[in-house]
Amino acid sequence: MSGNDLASKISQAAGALYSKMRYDSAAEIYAMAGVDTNAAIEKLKEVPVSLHCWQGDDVRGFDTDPSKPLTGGIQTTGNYPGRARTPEELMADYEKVLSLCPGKKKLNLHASYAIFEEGDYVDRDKLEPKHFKKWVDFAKKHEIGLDFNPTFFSHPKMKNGLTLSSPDEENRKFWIEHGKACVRISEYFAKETGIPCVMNIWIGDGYKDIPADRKGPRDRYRDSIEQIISEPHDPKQVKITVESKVFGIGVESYTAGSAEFTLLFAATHPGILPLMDNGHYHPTEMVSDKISSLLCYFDEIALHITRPVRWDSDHVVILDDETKELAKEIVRNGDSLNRINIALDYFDASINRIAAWTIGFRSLQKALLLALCQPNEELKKLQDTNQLTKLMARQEEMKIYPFGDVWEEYLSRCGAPSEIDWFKEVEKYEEEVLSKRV
Ligand code: RNT
Ligand code: ZN
Repeated sequence: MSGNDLASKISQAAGALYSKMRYDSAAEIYAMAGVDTNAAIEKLKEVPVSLHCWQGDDVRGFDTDPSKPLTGGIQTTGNYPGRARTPEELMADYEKVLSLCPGKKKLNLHASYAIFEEGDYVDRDKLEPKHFKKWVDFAKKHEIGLDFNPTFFSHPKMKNGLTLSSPDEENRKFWIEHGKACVRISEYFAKETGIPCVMNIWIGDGYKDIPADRKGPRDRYRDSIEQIISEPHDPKQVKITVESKVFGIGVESYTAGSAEFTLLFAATHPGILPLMDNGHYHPTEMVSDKISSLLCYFDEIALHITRPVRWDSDHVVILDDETKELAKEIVRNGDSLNRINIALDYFDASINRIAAWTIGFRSLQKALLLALCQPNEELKKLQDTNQLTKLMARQEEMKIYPFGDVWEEYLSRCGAPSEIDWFKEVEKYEEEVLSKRV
């Protein structure tokens, strides 16, 4: 062993010892506050978070001309070099992100990410499981589950911006067939991976200006979803969710799939789950305050966690107040962790996409661990016994506990790079891989 190797071994061992001392001390401090950090870490390891594929290529997909603009009221901004242009590049990038993130993952795919062999192209209404076989192989290789989304946007058959609510029956039929094909593909995902698949329905259908008929599109949307969910499936294996939205770019005045519409649809159709995306409400409305209401009525619900900046901008998730509050609501309420299907949904094309993906995933993991490291039972008791002054004091006290050391211990137990190391790997990947994509 050379002198340099020996020096690096010694410094690594010293580093590990130092981290252990820091964790032991943090665990002791938390224990005095009634928190078992070890239990928190072990619990979080088992919580699946669905990581979307679409951060890697600015939501372009592979089934239509990728130079076409993103439609359906959503938009990516920025032109950072290195976007994944092929399935191989997207998988390689996704794999890099997996290696940088702790915790249990699921891969969230859109139908537009179908992979066609030479001469194998079909339109969205004719998609089959075989067009996703490579993704199934990818999921199996990484031992992760798959979630799915029919893609009701960025496609020439969106007529006047409408899909499932279209008054053109032939057009609407095309999109219903797409939805049904996606139910079959979701069932295939669940069978192949042995893990249930969440299939989310979201449409951007709506109007820029004041419509004359608000009910017609909603009646048609309702009928369309009913036809889609009539496709035979096992609701335990394919969990169908409906996502609401308040407005989109170019559809500012009216969206068919409003909050009331989707929530009531889910409430009146057994087995259908509501999905809340925290970018899809008025800026002062907080999804963290809505989760518990849903849990009063639904066995299971689903979330898209994002970061709206003034509007549904889909900024990268960071460890901000609302993300922390969402995480608290996810881990509290008894068994809610098992009843909430957690997914991420953001897309930023203005910064390194591997970093964007990773920061979002790691931030949510931090928020969840932080939430698990609160004396939740005690805080609830303070509320129930009306000790509200003490409740505020205790909550503020918990904010300055040595969470960073618990987080580092979690990273190390998951084999994920430490907070001070992961970004170096992104820089290296950018230099060796992304910068060569011209
Ligand atoms: C759009 C919705 C939807 C999409 C993805 C790509 O506002 O949030 O979930 O972001 O399906
Ligand atoms: Zn969403």
